[in-house]
Amino acid sequence: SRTKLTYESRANLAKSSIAKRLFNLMATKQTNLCLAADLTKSDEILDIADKCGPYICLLKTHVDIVEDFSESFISNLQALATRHNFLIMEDRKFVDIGNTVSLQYSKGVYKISNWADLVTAHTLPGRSIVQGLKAALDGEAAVKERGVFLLAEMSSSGNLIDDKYKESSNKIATEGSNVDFVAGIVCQSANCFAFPGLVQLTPGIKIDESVDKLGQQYQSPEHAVKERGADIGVVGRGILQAGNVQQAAINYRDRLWAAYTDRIAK
Ligand code: BMP
Repeated sequence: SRTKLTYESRANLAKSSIAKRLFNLMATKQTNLCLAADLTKSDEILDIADKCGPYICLLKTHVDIVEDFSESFISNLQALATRHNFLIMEDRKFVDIGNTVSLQYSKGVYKISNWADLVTAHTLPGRSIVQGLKAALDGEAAVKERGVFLLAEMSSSGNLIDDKYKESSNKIATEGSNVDFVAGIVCQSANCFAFPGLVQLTPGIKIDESVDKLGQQYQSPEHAVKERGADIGVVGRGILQAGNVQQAAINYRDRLWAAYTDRIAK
């Protein structure tokens, strides 16, 4: 199964250029940690990106919660991504018809397609959501530098996703003209998809808590990677609310990476 393969070998199987790049980055930097930088001031995000940058493969933003958004925030974040060698994912969770997501992806205040290496999208609208995102990009070379992660499951309790939805999401990820643009799947379990060229991104990871007050459900880094098939573990408040965020990032990186090396060894 895909969970037994190394990230290097999966890079070779990936059909999306950015999934290849991400798998290789994880392997060389030896990290499968994604920081969810859910902070509302751009300076706070830049500060934590600088402190945690050396230990992450991916920094995930929710740009619509930033109160002082500016173009310099984006260029500073991109400079940190280059300096520390991580990719940027805007967790926009697009969910509309192709034409609308195409506009939301490339226009408006945020112009997400200009700067986010990766974005997320729900599969609820069907396969056209992937086509809509691709349509916002200017030509094949631009498509190669970008990618989408499709949501096939959520971590929140009582979410409406069932097995059939999960299966159909997997189909959308792997069918025909979508394969060069779909880099991975956001999900909670190893049976969400089989194709080893896709990256499994799993949010809802925390060492010392099992839930929050608003429906979030957490699992440990080890459980997420070894039992649930996570390739990248997403950690937000587990790091953001720690007394020493850098030490917390190192701790999550070490535990997620050790779980991966255990997983491929057995
Ligand atoms: P935290 O570790 O603080 O609970 O943050 C989790 C992050 O992952 C949030 O940015 C949230 O939007 C995202 N997320 C999630 O928690 N569950 C999902 O199913 C999908 C997500 O993108």
